[in-house]
Amino acid sequence: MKSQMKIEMEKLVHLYQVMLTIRRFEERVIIDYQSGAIPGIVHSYIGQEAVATGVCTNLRLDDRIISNHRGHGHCIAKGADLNRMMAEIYGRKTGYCKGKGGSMHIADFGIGMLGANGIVAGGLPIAGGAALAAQLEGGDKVVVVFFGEGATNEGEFHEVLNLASIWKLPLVFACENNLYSVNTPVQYATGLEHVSERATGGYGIPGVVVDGNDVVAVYETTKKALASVRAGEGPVFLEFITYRWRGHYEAPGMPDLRPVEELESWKRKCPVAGFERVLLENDIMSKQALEEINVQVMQQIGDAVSYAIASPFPTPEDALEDVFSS
Ligand SMILES: Cc1ncc(C[n+]2csc(CCOP(=O)(O)OP(=O)(O)O)c2C)c(N)n1
Repeated sequence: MKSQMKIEMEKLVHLYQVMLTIRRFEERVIIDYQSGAIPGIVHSYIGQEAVATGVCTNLRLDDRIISNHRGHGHCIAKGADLNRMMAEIYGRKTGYCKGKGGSMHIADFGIGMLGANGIVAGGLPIAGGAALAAQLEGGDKVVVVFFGEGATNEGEFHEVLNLASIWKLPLVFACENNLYSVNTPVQYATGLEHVSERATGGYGIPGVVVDGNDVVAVYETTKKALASVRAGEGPVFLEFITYRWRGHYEAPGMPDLRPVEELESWKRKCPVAGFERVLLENDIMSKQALEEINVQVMQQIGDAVSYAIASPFPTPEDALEDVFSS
C-alpha cells in the first residue's frame, strides 16, 4: 500500500478511469460483435487492462507506442478518441482508418499511436525504427512497443532486441505474458521460465518481471524504467504477467482450450476490481465516486456506439484511395 500512496490522487483517479473505460469498451464491443453489428475479428483485452493503463499513464503525448492485434486497450490508454475507435471497429467511414482497417488497424499519429498490427511481432521492427528516429531527433522522447509472449518466438523480435541493445535505443519492450499464444501454453513454446530472460541473457537488456494485474506495480515499474531510457541508458524489457479472460478472439467456433479453473482463478485477480478495493480500503475514493465514473464511462461508450452507427460505410471506390502516398 505504501507504494500506492506515493502516487498523487489525480493520477490514481486517472488510472481507474482508464482501466474502467477499457473494460466497458471491450464489454460493449463483445456484445455488438455477437449481435452481428461488428464485422471481421476482434481480440478482447479484458483482463489485461492494468498493463496498457499503467504503462501509458507514464507517457507524454510526443512519446510513441506501437501495438499488436490485441490493441484496443493500448489505444484508449494513449488517449485515442472513442468515437473514431468505435467507428473503425464498426467498419465506418468516420473511423481512424476510414473503416478500411477495423479492430487490428487503429492508428493515431496525433497522439503518438503509430499503429496496431495483425502480424505477430510485426510491430517490433516498426518500434525499432521509431526509436532510432527519436534518438536521431535528440531530446528524451521514448517509444513503447506492446506484444505478447508469443511474439518472442519470432525472428524479428531477436533482430530488434539486438539492434536496440547495441544502439542503446530509447525503447521499452512491454511484453504482455498472458501465458498463452492462442491455445499454446508459454511453457510448451518457450524453454525459459520468463521470456524476459531472452532480453537479459541474450542481449544485455535489463529485464523486470511485473505483476501485470496490479496497475500500481505496472505504473511504478514503468516509471522507473522510463527514467533510465529517457536518460539515454538504452532499452528496458518489462514482462507483465497477466491473463486474458476471453478466448483468443471473438468468433463463432473459436475453441478455448485453457483450463476453466485457471481462468476462474485469474478472474478472482481482476485488475479493475482489485484496484477498486485498494481505492476504497484506503479512503482514496468513495463507492459513490467510483459509481459516478462508471456512469460517465458508460455514457461515453454509448455515445461512441451511436456515432459509429450513424456513420456511413466506405464505398467500394474508397478501396482505391489511400493506397499510395503522394
Ligand atoms: C506472423 C504471424 N504468425 C501467426 C499469426 C496468427 N496469430 C495471430 S495472434 C497469434 C498468437 C499471438 O500470441 P501472443 O503474441 O502471445 O499474443 P496474445 O494473443 O496472447 O495477446 C497467432 C499465432 C499471425 N497473425 N502472424
